Amino acid sequence: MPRLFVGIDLPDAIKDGLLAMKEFDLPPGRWPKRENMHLTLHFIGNVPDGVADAYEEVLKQVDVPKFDLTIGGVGQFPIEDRPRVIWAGVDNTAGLRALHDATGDALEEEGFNREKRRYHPHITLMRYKKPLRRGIASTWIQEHMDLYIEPTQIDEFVLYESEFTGDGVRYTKRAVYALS
Ligand code: 3AM
Repeated sequence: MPRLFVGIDLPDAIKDGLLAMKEFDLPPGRWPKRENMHLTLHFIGNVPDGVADAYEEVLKQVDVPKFDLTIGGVGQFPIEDRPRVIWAGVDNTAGLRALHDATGDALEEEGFNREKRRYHPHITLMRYKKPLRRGIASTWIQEHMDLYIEPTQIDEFVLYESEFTGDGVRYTKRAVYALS
């Protein structure tokens, strides 16, 4: 069963800006490979081939204009507890919300159950199998609160398939959809 999610492949300018922070001292964890860096819109999970085909097809209906993505600030999940994920913040602008809503609506037509929690757009930078001790990342987070990458145009979104390989996770693009 393919494991799917809908997301945005980040433009080079954003990947460059985020990778430039990699040298700073966070405890070692898993930082995504350049080609894997993305913004998730909807996590779908494992679905039968027929459902994957239906999702791939219905996403063609999405008709949303291109928009600018702005990156700012960093943070952790869970927010109040021992972090498992360190992320870069993404401005939840009207353009991004329109794409998030339209892709969610399209998937729902084919039976997808949308995440009930409020969408908190973020780009995962570091992931820890074992949560860090409380406070261990707070200095890094405070030091990088002023992260800002200027608005960069997004002109497509992607239906990704994620596979676990001996060499870590690999994301392949099952389909790419142009924005209008
Ligand atoms: O884009 P990021 O890295 O934040 O954490 C997974 C990754 O998020 C998330 O989907 C993205 C692509 O794999 N993900 C994985 N399993 C998930 C789950 N069960 C999940 N999100 C929600 N529920």
